[in-house]
Amino acid sequence: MENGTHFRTCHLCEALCGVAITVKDGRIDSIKGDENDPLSQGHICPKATALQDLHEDPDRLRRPIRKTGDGWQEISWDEAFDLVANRLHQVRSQHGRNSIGVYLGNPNVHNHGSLVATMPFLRAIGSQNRFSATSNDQLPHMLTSLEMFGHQILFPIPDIDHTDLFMCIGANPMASNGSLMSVPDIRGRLKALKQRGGKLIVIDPRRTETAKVADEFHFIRPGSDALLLMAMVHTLFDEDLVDPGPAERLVKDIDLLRLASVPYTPDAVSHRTGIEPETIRELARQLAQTRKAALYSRMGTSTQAFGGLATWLSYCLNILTGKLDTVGGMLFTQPAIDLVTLGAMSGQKGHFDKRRSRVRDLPEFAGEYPASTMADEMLTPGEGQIRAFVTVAGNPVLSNPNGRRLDKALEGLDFMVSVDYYLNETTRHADVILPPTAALERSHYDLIFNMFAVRNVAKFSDALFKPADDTRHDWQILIELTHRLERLRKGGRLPLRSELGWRTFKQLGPDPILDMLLRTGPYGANTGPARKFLQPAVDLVMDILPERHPLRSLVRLSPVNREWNGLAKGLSLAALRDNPHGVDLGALQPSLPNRLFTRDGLIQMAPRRFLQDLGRLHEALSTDPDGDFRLIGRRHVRSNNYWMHNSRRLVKGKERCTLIIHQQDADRIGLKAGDMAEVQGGGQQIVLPVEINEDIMPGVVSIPHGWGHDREGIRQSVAQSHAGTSINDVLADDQIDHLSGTSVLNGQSVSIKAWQAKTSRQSA
Ligand SMILES: Nc1nc2c(c(=O)[nH]1)N[C@H]1C(S)=C(S)[C@@H](COP(=O)(O)OP(=O)(O)OC[C@H]3O[C@@H](n4cnc5c(=O)[nH]c(N)nc54)[C@H](O)[C@@H]3O)O[C@H]1N2
Ligand SMILES: Nc1nc2c(c(=O)[nH]1)N[C@H]1C(S)=C(S)[C@@H](COP(=O)(O)OP(=O)(O)OC[C@H]3O[C@@H](n4cnc5c(=O)[nH]c(N)nc54)[C@H](O)[C@@H]3O)O[C@H]1N2
Ligand code: SF4
Ligand SMILES: [Mo]
Repeated sequence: MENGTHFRTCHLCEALCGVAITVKDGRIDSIKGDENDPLSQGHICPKATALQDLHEDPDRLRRPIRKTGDGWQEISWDEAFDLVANRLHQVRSQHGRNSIGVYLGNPNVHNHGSLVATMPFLRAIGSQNRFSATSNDQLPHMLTSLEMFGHQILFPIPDIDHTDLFMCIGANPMASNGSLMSVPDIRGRLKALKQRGGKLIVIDPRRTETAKVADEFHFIRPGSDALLLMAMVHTLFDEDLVDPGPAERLVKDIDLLRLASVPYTPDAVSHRTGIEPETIRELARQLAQTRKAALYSRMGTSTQAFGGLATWLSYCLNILTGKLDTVGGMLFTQPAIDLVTLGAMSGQKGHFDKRRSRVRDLPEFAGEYPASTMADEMLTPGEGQIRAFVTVAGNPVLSNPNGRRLDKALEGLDFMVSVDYYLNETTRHADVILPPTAALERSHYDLIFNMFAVRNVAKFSDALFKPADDTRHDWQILIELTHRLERLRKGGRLPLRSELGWRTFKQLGPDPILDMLLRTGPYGANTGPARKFLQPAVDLVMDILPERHPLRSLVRLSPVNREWNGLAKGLSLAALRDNPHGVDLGALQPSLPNRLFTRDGLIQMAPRRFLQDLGRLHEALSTDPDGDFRLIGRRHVRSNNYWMHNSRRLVKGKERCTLIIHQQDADRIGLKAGDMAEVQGGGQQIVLPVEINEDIMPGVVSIPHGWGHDREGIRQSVAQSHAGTSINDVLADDQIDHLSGTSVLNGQSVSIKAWQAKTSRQSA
């Protein structure tokens, strides 16, 4: 780019902050918040400056490398593509299509090029052994949305700017900047909530950064949220506080939910949750009696033993108290590229348990098996065993429970390829690494997180820098591999039509697709005066067509969709280019019943799968907690999952990879500040420094995720000198939420003791 200031969206976390990047003499001179960004209005966090560090990082790979007997060797793109396509094809021909496993990591969803290219790529691979970060993250939300609203990515988002009560359970947005709630400047928004007389309540096993700015805070025993939430449901019925408001005529099976909640009195759950019965009742009353209120739950409630139930109950509580689809409550978004409607149109509303994984008999969700069973599928011989593996933008050796076992499993593969720009804990096992261009060398449109933002916005930015010579974008890598794999599958040649199709795609890239989706979307082309004549005709056709006719979705996805009549029009890529700070499409609005995708058009309050899981919850009600510690995770604002520790600016300062333990527990087992503790869990152990305070619930300990860069053979010099240890080395991979298949990343039991050699630190 020429010198000057470039505006774009930071793609690192879900918050969608607008950044203003100034370039001088071809280099980044400064990165600031973009005051004119309609969503973030100037806010950024310390990670934004790492955009520069990532861009300039000498450790970042620029060319394909291949593992040889004596280290890594750079090879040409053509050689690399040939090698990878041939090896994958070979494995598939020899052992069948399921012998190739694929893992897609989190950064894919921040990259519209990858998203567009992934579908054809997965089709070309053709394997059922697909995995992603979803099952270590938001899977319970997807399952709940699918079961209750009929669509896997139709999430209710807190209307945080208009609410008077924000009840936050199992989330720490002050550190994470929000999840399934793209919310730049949460601090400012919470301050505004208080200024208008509103209230923040936090429920968490740790007095987090968010808890510290709350008006009310309650410790909760890890993994017991479903009990708490069920007791709140119980209270609502018991005290006659149920009033679904505008959703009243849309809810189905409320009585089943009432019946299910009968045994869960606040008194019965108090012992397990650690929350007083009267406090539980009061929480339910506050939610019911505050007109504009939102109950929001995230990672802490979804990645635990009852993740599915807890997430379902948190949605139910919002509905029972009339918060769903109301301003100041929980609202569905109306993004400019409406993947919800598009997905429904193309048969992608989602599915669950259509088939089961080979080794552990775990259910698929949307075509993926739980990531916690990846190693089983690699290590267990038999037909369908994974022998070749592809990772795209993921670091499962660190991000998946029982990382050491996965290390071992990856070592035993016949072939592995990683699309990634770092040689890290996972990609070190690859035979070939294909590095994409850096983020600032590609255009950006947030397809996913605009769907979850607290305001409807749209923004597009062209690449800031021209890609370095002889580099490839993620989408180019995936499409090239797809093309070659398809050719090999067809014996070397494709029919002319497909050949032309692939070539056109390679020529155009993903941006023209964005343009088309914007133009045909809710804020797309203006039909102008023609609308007057067109609309009655369309309405008539819609009246006549059967409910499930495919033409209906086509109309739904066109500018003549009546539901979209009131929206601003004229969005296209060109329009977004003319508005480099982004376009404000307005506050979230009620949208029911139109936005529902269930067969009967109703909200399913008591889906069978959830009811069936209640037996397990009931057992938990009567089981006494054991004496072990419960391990939970934590996030820090200067870190992002497993890949940002190579930025010196982000890792500097006090050691952050510590075990937080309550004073009382530390005294009991003889730990002092600065000591090293040995943590044992999942049959393994790690050693790390302790941090003692009273911000954590007694009986609970916390270790942040993201660390563990002390493994051999990685090339991330800064991260290696701030290695830390990996929490996932002491989390078992056979502990899952049995309803959804999500990994239990919070609440596993561990034992702690002082580590003997207190001077040196290492992984035990
Ligand atoms: N114990 C525990 N485990 C957890 C969590 C937890 O809280 N506790 N959190 C879970 C959650 S929420 C998530 S989302 C997962 C994340 O788990 P993963 O998705 O597996 O890990 P990331 O760190 O997001 O992956 C980053 C990888 O992508 C590469 N990368 C970055 N940008 C790009 C790009 O543009 N293109 C390509 N090709 N590669 C890129 C990086 O180099 C790095 O290798 O971890 C989960 N695991
Ligand atoms: N700085 C930073 N920001 C990030 C990320 C990051 O790694 N660093 N990762 C991004 C990603 S991929 C995601 S998915 C989001 C996640 O965003 P959040 O959902 O906000 O995730 P956390 O900050 O881990 O907050 C989870 C909270 O749950 C609590 N908790 C643990 N167990 C339980 C329990 O059993 N019950 C209850 N009620 N609470 C419990 C933890 O103490 C913690 O405070 O953050 C995103 N943003
Ligand atoms: S909160 Fe930080 S990392 Fe997240 S989008 Fe904003 S600037 Fe980027
Ligand atoms: Mo995540």
